[in-house]
Amino acid sequence: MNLDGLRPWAGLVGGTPPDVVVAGIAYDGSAVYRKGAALAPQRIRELSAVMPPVTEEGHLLTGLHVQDIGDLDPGPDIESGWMTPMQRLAAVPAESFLTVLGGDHCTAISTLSAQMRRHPGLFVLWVDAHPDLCDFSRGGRWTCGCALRRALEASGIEPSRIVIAGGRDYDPEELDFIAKNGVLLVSAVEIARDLPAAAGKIAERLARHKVHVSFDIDALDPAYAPGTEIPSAGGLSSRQALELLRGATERSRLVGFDVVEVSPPFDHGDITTLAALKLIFEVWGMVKSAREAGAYEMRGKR
Ligand SMILES: [Mn+2]
Repeated sequence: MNLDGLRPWAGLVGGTPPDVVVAGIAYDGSAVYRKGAALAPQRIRELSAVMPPVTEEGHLLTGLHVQDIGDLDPGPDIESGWMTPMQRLAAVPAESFLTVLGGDHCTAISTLSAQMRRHPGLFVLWVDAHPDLCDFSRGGRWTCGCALRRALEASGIEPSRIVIAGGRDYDPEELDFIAKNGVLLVSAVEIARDLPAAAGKIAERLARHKVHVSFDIDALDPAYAPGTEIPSAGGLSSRQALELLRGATERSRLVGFDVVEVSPPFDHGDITTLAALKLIFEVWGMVKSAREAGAYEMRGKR
């Protein structure tokens, strides 16, 4: 792809204070099926140059100050290394919208722990084909099937503040944990049958709370996102994912987004990386619109 003359992040980098802070965690040591997600932050950054600073509904992102702080290194093992990226992310001012580029889903252990420090009482929308709630999976407790379970323990986020959307592959142990701990699970089939109702159900749970979205690209159907560690049939279209994100978060305050499990070596023509970028830019559009509406409301009240 010829990117001559184009600037990363649609040319939005610069300006203070930053409205958006981007960081990468180029780690895939917890991927037990096939590795490759460590290459995602670099590829996402490169291709961010092709994105226009405009949302799909024509809202300009110009004026959004983006700061990219580069990659944060947890070392070879997330179990011993998750604190290092966490501390850097936790130091990002709370007013900046955090955007993290994984890495496998265990990078969310660092991301969610940092977000909980920046925003106590945080709710999480975990968009994923898998709940990642195993206590032990594929030979370890820090493998990708345990990502959310370890993230809950590390961050202190209560399970009842988690919504899982897009689920379709489960271990019996995970369904047990979901039922016992008050996690809301909205499956891919529920979304496919009635998207507005599914989004409304999630919006109700998240209403009036600060929300971080952790988006495993395998929530999308492999037709839309083939470049991932574990493709799972029966997933969301990119269109459904965008509609779901918009509807599910419209009554909450978005404070962060991480996109994980993009695996460039298994991608075809970069469509998975470009799907991840579309999600990022549309979420930024939602954040910008909400801020402008909030600022307008505050001006109105004066
Ligand atoms: Mn996952």
